[in-house]
This record gives sequence, C-alpha cells and structure tokens, in this order.
Amino acid sequence: MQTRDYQRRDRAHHLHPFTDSKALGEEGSRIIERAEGAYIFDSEGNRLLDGMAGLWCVNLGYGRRELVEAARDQLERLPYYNTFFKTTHPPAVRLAETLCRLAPAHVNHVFFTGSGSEANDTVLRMVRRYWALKGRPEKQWIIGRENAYHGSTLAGMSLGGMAPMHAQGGPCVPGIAHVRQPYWFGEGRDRDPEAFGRECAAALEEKILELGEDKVAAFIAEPVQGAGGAIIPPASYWPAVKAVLAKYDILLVVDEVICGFGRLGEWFGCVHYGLEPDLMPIAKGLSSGYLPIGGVLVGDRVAETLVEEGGEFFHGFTYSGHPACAAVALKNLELMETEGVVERVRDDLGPYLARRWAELAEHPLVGEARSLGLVGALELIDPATGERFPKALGVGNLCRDASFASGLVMRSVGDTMIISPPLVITREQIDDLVDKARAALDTTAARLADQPSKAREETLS
Ligand code: PXG
Repeated sequence: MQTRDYQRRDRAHHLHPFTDSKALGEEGSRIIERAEGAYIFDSEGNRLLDGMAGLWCVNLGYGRRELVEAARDQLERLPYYNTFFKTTHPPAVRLAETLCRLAPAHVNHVFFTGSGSEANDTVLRMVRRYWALKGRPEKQWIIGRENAYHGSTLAGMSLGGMAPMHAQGGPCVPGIAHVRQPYWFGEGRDRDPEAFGRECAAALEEKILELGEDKVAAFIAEPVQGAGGAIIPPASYWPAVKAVLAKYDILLVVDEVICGFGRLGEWFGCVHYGLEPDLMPIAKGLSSGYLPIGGVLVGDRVAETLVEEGGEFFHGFTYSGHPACAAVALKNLELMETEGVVERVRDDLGPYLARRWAELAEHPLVGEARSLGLVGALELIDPATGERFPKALGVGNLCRDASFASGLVMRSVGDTMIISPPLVITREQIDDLVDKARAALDTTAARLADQPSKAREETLS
C-alpha cells in the first residue's frame, strides 16, 4: 500500500535525473528506505547488495555513525558560513590541508564546490584563466573524449562526450573538442590492445595538430571511464598520452570524481597510472556521498599563477566548502586512513575481486570480464555469433533487472554490466556479488533462449 502511495505521489511531482518520466510513471519507482553496510533495503522489504555504492560514491558503506556525528556536531556548532570575502572556518581549513597531504606532492591547493559537475565548471574557468594570465589567450581549446562523463551542467556536459546529452543540450560550450576513447573491447577488438592504446594517443596528437598546436589549453579524462562503461585503458595508453601533452605544453586534467578516494586501490586514480595532473576534479567518495561536496585539486603550476598573478578570481559557490559537508568529508578521510581502506583495496579486495570476477568470463553471455581495484565490467555478447546483440533487444537492461531480482544492484550501460561496490565490502560479500551476478546472467540467457526468434523479430520489425 505504502509503496503504491509513494509511487503515485512520485509520479505526480518528481522529475527524476536521466529518466524517461513517462515510462517510469507507468512502471513505478523502486523506493529505497534504508541502508546498512553494503546493503540497501526497499519498501517491499527486499535486501539488495549495493554493487554500485549508491552512484559510485558510498565508499565507506552505509550506516557509519561517525559520519552522522561529524555532521551533527558541525551543524550544532556552525551550520553554515561562507568562504568568500576573506572568511573561512575550521572544517574547510582542515579538509583543504588533509586533501593536499593525501594528494600527489605537486598538488597543494584545493577549490571547493558542491558537486563533480561544479568542479568541472571550475576546471573550465581555471584553465582559460591560467593561459590568459600566462599571456597565451590563444590557448583556448580543451580536448575531452567521446563517451566520457564529466557532469550534467552545461560545462560538464560539453566537456563530456555523451552524444545523447549533446543532442539534447546543444549548442555546447564552444572551444571543446573530443577524441576517441581507449575502449578496446568496444572499438578495437580486432587489434592488439597495446597497439590500440597507442593509436588512441596518436588520435589525440592528430586532433591537436588539426586544432593548431599552439591553441590547445588542456586535455581532460578520467583514469578509468566510469559512466561510459568502466573502461580500463590498455597499459600503453596513458604513457603515450602523457608524452603527447608534454610535447605541446598542454595541461592535464584528470577527473577523479569516480576514481579518487580508493576506487582503483590508490588515493587517486592518477597515482595508479603515474600521472601528474595539473587539475583534479573530485566529489562523490570525498564524503562517501553522505553530504554533497566536490572540489578541484590544483597543482602547483596552475595554483602559483592564479595566486601570484591572478588577482581576484570571479568564481565561487554559496556552498563552496560548506562546514557540515567539509566536516563529514574530513571524518570520512580520517576513517579511510585509520582503517587502511585504500591499502586493503589495493592489496587484498582488488586482487580478490579480479580473480573472482574473471571467472564470469566463462559464462556464454560474457565476451570480456575486466576489473581494476573495486570497479568491474562484463561485456555481454550473443554466444551464437560472438558479437553484440542487436541494440534494441536491450539485453543489458534485461540483465540489470535480473540482477535486481537476484538481490544485487548492478548497472547496465548498453550491454556492458558494471559494478563499483563500497570499498568496505568483505571477501564473503564479493563471493555473494559474483554468485548473484552469475544468477543474473543465467536468468538473462534463459529469457533470451525462451523466445530468441520472437524477441528478435519484434525488435527488427
Ligand atoms: N565527473 C565524473 C567522472 C563523474 O562520474 C561527475 C563528474 C559529475 O558529478 P556530479 O556530482 O555533478 O554528479 C561524475 C558523475 C552514471 C552516473 O550513470 C555517473 C555520474 C553521475 C550520475 C550518473 O554512471 N557521475
């Protein structure tokens, strides 16, 4: 009863993000009521293993009293004050200091925002400001990648390479170009992976030359693409990209919104790949999603110019460094350090997941099973052909629904299944996750086998 009541009221008044509201209205939302550890509970009493850590963010898991208390203490002491007009407050100071201690050595400043999208808006403004201050205002172009996600504000959408978003949100911010993504399974399977990685880096150089080698300001990329499909680049990719950027004096922006805070087994994804970014947008795992907060970590090269030569930077948000959000983020980082969360992902849980997840490659529906740290993907293929299913069959969505039914939240991006569980997941819970994912694959295969020709005919007609 209560579920239906919520669904009715939700349908009446709530426009959801990235949702076909009409279709959702017909189906009804799933109502999540509470959560504990790595599990969420819906209004029908179902317990689901949260294989997505909320939306790639609940790194410390649900129900952490320490985070709740940090928020409450700060809300009682100072619920709000701004960081404009020469003011600050202890949580913002302490968080900035802690972040710069955890970040690579050349990163010693942070600008706070309320989200990852705002962080990438800040990136765009800082990059342009930097080159203007350097007397190189012709360096205007920012290069991103196709199928990248950098947020949903106009700047985030424009930096990202999601074609359906551009189609709805255009015209995009001018001065942003995109190059191909290092997605070996999706776009280079007929080639050697390392040669493919180098080809993708070469495509970046071609784009730079096309735009004008003096006109490119920055390159932005995620270490591992998250929303695009948990795309782990071939080992050859990042070293080759690094060399291209150095050759043309182009800033590197590494979007750490998903990969930061332990996801890849290091504090930041750039450390895993040996990168030295000039700017690092952060959010999500910074507070384990308990309160909204983001920021941009700024390397010395850019920070020194902005501070020493920039005068006032006309940019900022009401909630930049919000005291309660900052206090929760600080406590979150403290817990991650004292509990050795990042090291456990690198040395134990990541390798364990890699071993168990790889077993799913034996399933007839799976063309590739890949993982790094605690992010993983399965590429679904038609066992009859070894190729992708026709898109309109929606096999990924079938598998996602089957996964929910088996008690696991697993996402689909097209026919790529994705997991990104809380970093506090246990080995036993990883076993459970793999069992449930296999059950979802079996159900999907059975549904397809039930009516293969009918489903295909319907799709093709
Ligand atoms: N950069 C990256 C790499 C992200 O993944 C953002 C920026 C924007 O952050 P905010 O806090 O503004 O949402 C993100 C967000 C999905 C999905 O479907 C992924 C994100 C957001 C919503 C959905 O995988 N990532």
